[in-house]
Amino acid sequence: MPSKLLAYLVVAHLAASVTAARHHPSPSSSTVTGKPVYLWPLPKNFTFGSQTLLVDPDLVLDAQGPGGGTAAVAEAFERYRLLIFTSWAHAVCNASGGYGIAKLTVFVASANETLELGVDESYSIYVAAAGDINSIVGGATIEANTIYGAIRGLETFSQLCVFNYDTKNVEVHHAPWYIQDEPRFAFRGLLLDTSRHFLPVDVIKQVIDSMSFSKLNVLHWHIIDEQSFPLEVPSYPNLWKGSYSKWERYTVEDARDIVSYARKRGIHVMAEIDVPGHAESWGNGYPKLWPSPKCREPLDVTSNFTFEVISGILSDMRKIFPFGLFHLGGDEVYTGCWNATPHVRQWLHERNMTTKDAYKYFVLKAQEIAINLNWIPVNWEETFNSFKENLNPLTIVHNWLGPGVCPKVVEKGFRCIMSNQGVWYLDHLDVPWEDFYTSEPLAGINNTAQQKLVLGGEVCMWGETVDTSDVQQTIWPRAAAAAVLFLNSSHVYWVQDLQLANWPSSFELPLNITRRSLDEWPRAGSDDV
Ligand code: CP6
Repeated sequence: MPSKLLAYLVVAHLAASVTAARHHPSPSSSTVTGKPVYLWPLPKNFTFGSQTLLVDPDLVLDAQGPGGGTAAVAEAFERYRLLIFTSWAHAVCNASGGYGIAKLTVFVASANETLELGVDESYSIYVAAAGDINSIVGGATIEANTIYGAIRGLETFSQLCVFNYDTKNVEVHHAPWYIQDEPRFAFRGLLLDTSRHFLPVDVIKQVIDSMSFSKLNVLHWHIIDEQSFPLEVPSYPNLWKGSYSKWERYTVEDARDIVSYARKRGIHVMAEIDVPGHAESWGNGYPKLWPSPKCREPLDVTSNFTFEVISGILSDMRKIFPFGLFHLGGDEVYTGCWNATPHVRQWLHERNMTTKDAYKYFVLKAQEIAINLNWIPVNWEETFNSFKENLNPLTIVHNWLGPGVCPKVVEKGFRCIMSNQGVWYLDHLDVPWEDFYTSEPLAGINNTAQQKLVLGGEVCMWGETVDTSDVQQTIWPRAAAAAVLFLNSSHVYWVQDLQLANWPSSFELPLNITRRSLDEWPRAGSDDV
C-alpha cells in the first residue's frame, strides 16, 4: 500500500499535467480545470468527458467471456478492489444519490493463462453513466483478449478511481472515459540484484507490485554474482554456502513463490546466472570451480566439472522459472588471471586458443546447455562485441555499455534489449528523471524489420548501493519515466497541459473481440465537455 501511494505521489509530481490530445490531429484547446486525472503511463488512445461518477464501495465483478471467470481475473479484481477502497474508504463512502458505478464488467476472450513474451496485453475500458449517449447500462467495462490484458486494464481503471476527501467517496472524474491501450514493447524490464545485498522475498514482492503499477512486465532477477550465491540448488547443495548467511538465502520454494506472485500480475521472471565472470561466490561451496585460490573468476574454463555444475544449476532452475528467456550474463570477463594460472595456460596452449577464444568457448557451451533446456539465451553485449557471428542465432543481446549497440545487433539479425547505462542505471543517482525519457530504444534503427528485433528496454537496479531500506525509493520514480517509453510513446514527449480530446468520429478497436462490434460501442457526439 505505501508503494502504491508512493507511485501516485510520483505521478502527481511528474504528471502535474499530461497531454491527452497528442493522438488527435486537432485537439480542442480547452484546458481541464476540474480535478486532475493521473494515469501513468498514459494509455495509447483515450477520450474523456466532464462528469463525475461515484464508485460503489461494494463494487462487484461481472465476469464475462471464457477468461472472465478464471480465478486469475477474480483475484486480480479483488486486489484492485482493495487498492481502490482502502478499509477506511470503504467504511466512509456514503453516496446519498446512489452510485454510478456499481459493477465492473470484465470481458476476457480467452481463458488461456499461458504467460509468454509477446502475450496480448491490450485492453479497452469504457466508463459511463447510465443514460449517456448510446449507453444502455451505466458502469465500467474492461475488454481484453487475455487475462493479462484484463490485469493491465484493471490497473488503469484503478488509477481512474480516486478518493475525494471532501465528499468522502471514491470517484471517477472526467467520465465518460473510453480507453484503448496496448504496449509498444513486449519486454519492459527491471533488473533486481540480490547478490550484492540480499533482498527478502517480501521486498521482492513489493517491487513486483510496484512494477505492475507502471505496467513493467519482466523482472530480471540477477540472483547471483561474485559477492554471494543466495539460491538453493538441489543438485549442488553446497553452492549456497556462498550466501551471506543462512538467513540470506532463497529456497526453491521461495523462488517458486516469487515466480507465482509475479505471474498473477502478468510479470515474467527472467533469471540470470552470470558466467564466466561475476561468479566468484560459486567457489565457496565448490573451490574446484576457481582456476586457483588466487584466481577466483572467471570460472575454470578447462574443467568438465564447471559445465556439470552449470548444467545442474540450469536443470534445477528450469523447474522453477517457466519463462522462455534465461540470462547467461557474459559481461566484464577479465581473462588476465586465466593466463596467469599454469594449468589454464597449458590447456589454452594445447588447443592453440587465446583467452578470447576461451571466453567464446565458455559462453557458447553455456548457451548450449540453456538451449537444450528449451531456453532462449540472453547475454550481455560484450559477447556480441567479441564474437558476434558465433553467437547462437537465438541469442538476445542485452545492451548496457552505451546507446549504440542495438542497431548493430539487429543488423546482424539478432534480437536486442536496451539498457543504456548512461541513463537507465538506477544506481546512478545523479541522473534526473527527465533523462530517463531520452534513451529511445529504436534510435538509429530505420528499417522496420530490424526495429521489430528490439524487444524493449530494461532499467537496472544494481545492488551494490541499495538494500531493503531504500531499494524502492531508488527504483521509483525514475523507472516510471522509462515505463512511458516502453509502453506507449513512439517519440519522447514532455509533460504538457492536460487538454480535452475531441471525441473522435470513429475508433478502430484494436481488439479482436467478436462480442461487441465497433458500432455497439457508445460514442458521444462531439467534444463538448
Ligand atoms: N554487475 C554485473 C554490475 C554491473 C554489470 N554486471 C555494472 C557495471 C557498471 C555499472 C553498473 C553495473 N554491477 N554483473 C554490468 C552489466 Cl556503472
